[in-house]
Amino acid sequence: MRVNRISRARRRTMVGLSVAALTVGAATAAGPAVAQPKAAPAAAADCSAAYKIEQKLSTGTTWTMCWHYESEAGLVLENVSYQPKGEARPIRVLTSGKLGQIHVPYDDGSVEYDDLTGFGFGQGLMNLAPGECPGGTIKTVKVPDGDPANPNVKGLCTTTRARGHAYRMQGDSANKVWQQQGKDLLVYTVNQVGWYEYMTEWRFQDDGTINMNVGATGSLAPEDYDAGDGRGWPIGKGAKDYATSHSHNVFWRLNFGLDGSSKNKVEQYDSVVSPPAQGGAAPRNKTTRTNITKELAGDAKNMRWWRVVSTVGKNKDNHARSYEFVPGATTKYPGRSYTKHDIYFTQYKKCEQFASNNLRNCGAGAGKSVDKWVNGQTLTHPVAWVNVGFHHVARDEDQQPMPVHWQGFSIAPRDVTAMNPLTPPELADQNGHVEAGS
Ligand SMILES: [Cu+2]
Repeated sequence: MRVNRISRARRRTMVGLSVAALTVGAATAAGPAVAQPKAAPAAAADCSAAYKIEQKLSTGTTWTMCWHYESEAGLVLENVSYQPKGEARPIRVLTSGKLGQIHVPYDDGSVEYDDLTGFGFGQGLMNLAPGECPGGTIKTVKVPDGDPANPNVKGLCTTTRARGHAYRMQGDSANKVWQQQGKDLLVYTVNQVGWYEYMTEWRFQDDGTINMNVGATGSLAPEDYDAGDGRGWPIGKGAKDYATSHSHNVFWRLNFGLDGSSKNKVEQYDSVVSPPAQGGAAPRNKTTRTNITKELAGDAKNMRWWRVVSTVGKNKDNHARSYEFVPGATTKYPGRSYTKHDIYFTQYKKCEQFASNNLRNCGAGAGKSVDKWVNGQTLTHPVAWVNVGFHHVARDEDQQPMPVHWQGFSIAPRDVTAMNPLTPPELADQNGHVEAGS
């Protein structure tokens, strides 16, 4: 169990570090110690080659972005743009995207960690073995405030992966199968925090969808084994070693910049199903749109969804471009004010960087967590905070190593292109009402 011994020492170190970091954060309110996302997306369209990720997938779609690495948040992606075949220019999606916090409260109330701002997530960047980035490239990352003896970590993998069917169409009479195998660009890092190793994965599909996921692996923390309080699960022989249950509440912070503009609108959609009308054949469903014009703490609900809409760009069908949120499986943790909601839209403010235990000074009385920043401001430049929780009740299979457990969500294009971005040329005239034919 050598690995665990090293990790234990590391964890102790990090506890000390976190106190220091908090103090520094409070004292240097006027001048943040780490790089900030750029405020002007249109002007910051480019970056040097070392910090650029550009991938043309074999299906014709190109994703481009810049990356940098922050002391607390770790990997930050900026100026994320999507260019499917048939589009003359890259279409900006995000000004920046990064983790907004990993909050880990234990069921017994003994501890609660903010892994990003309180526990050295950024400094825990791990070197990747060549086999961990199959077919891809491992970039070297200079870790801010990292180990002075080893500041450079081969820690950022960019690669591609097959996704399976992107579509299939044959119909009744076609003598041809229209099918395409989808391809994704993957960008990921591994950060060690205590006994855990978190994978931060961004997956950019050739159909414009972006998937954000955090995978938890590594080891359960042995010092958290507690046989007595009834809040754990026995994971050794018999009923002696109980691993204390806990939650991993992961936040993502997405600063949208659709079509290169920060002026984006937010809409919420809700559907209400009612019984069949008299003499009707089936139940009816009515979907309504609510314009979210002020900051929002949103709760997921059956048949509810949100989208961010461009105010400057339309597709070739003259429909406003947008991206909609596609939730992933979540277990909402009601223990803290900031974990009580599934999504927050806040008006962009430079100092608002972390969903909890925010280290930046936003002024007197501004609060240190995202829920406090939802205070009625008009939304003209929305930042989305997505909270995805996992209640981790350990199981025998978690030893050893612990299998990766993924949690996350997606944003999917809605009317970004006028048709399926992967439509083959032969079907390009089938837009809108088409008669069923061969
Ligand atoms: Cu866990």
